[in-house]
Amino acid sequence: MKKLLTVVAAAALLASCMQNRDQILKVYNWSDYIDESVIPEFEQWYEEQTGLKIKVIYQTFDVNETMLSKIEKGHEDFDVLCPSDYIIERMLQNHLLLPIDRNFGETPNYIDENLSPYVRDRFDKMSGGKDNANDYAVGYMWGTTGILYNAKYVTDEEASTWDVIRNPKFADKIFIKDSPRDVFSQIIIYLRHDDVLAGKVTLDELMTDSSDDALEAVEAYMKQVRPLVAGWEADFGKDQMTQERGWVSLNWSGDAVWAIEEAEEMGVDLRYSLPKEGFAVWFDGWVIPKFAQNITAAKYWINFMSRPDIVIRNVDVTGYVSVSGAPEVLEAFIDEEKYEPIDLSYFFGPGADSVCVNPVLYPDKADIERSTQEHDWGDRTPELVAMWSRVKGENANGMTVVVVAVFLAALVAIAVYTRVVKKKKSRGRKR
Ligand code: N2P
Repeated sequence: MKKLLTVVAAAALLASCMQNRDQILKVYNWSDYIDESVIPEFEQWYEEQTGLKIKVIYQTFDVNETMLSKIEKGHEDFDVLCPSDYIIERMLQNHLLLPIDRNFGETPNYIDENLSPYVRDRFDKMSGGKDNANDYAVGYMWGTTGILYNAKYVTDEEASTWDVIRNPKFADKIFIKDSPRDVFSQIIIYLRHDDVLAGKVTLDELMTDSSDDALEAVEAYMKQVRPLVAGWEADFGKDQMTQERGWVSLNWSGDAVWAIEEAEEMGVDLRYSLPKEGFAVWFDGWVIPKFAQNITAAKYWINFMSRPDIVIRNVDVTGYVSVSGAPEVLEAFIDEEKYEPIDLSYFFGPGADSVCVNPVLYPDKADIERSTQEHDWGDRTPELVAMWSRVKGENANGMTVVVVAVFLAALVAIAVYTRVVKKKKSRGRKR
């Protein structure tokens, strides 16, 4: 799918050279994060609503930090991006975002009509300096970080703690999301669990603790995990799990929903747990960076992505859950035969306190109560990135040393052999 998107993006880029910039919308989103058929539909809808033609150039990223550096350092002219919460905070603090105007003329404003109060409140709590994140970002998807596991090999009890990733029983069957911030948050929650229980620190306080002590503790822990890890993944982990190459995966809820559904068809029993120690909830939102060149099309894109029928299609295809609190969205995901009732009143309002919805997609209120939210670390971010590369890098270095040593030994052997053969030949000629 990525290859196809790259070809489509390249073709669109070529076509764009022949078009005015105001007929182009450059979107930069996470990979596997949209029902691609909505893209041409947006182009058609935009023309119907505004009378203007538009061609979408759609590019994807796997890691927040890669996307950020293209904007922060490269000043690339994307019109609309989809960063995660802590990156939205950083972009706001660094004045990299434009406010999102909600004036759509005759077109309905789907953004404010449908946004769940829960998400509005979480965006209110983001620290964007003097600015409120709700004015500069519109939520797209949100979710949890948890443990996806194969019930044939891993018990529910084993998967009920983050420490399952350090269990030697699962050596070489463990996949970890290659997202330093998300891994850090869950592991510090695990490591400080006793302190949280004793009331010495709260989960929220842990999310802003970027001290050397915290970083060192997580680094030491992850270095114990590293020998057991089969892969650090941005989005291939879900396939590894459905094919049973992985048994345990520290992963996002959307990848888990996707994998569980795929696995079901193959008779594989995958499950998802939100560990008892607590976990971080994350939010990704659409923003318009200050280097954008088509602000009008960008705000219509965001509005279109908030339209309930488009929301339902994107959720269906990606497995991720939308920020939309629209009643028709809830309706679309109720399945009384398959799921037990859960309490989603915090998200959809008081009428939704007992609804039969997939709890991996929408966490039950009781789970949300032991969740927290990540925040930007400002100047301390490079320390986190450096820690993460030490955690992953030494593994690769060990392997690299072996590969290079074997390669060099082979070169020396070939050189010695060639010399011996040459000498023999020249001796033969002399005689
Ligand atoms: C899906 C990306 C999900 C982003 N490939 C989670 N923040």
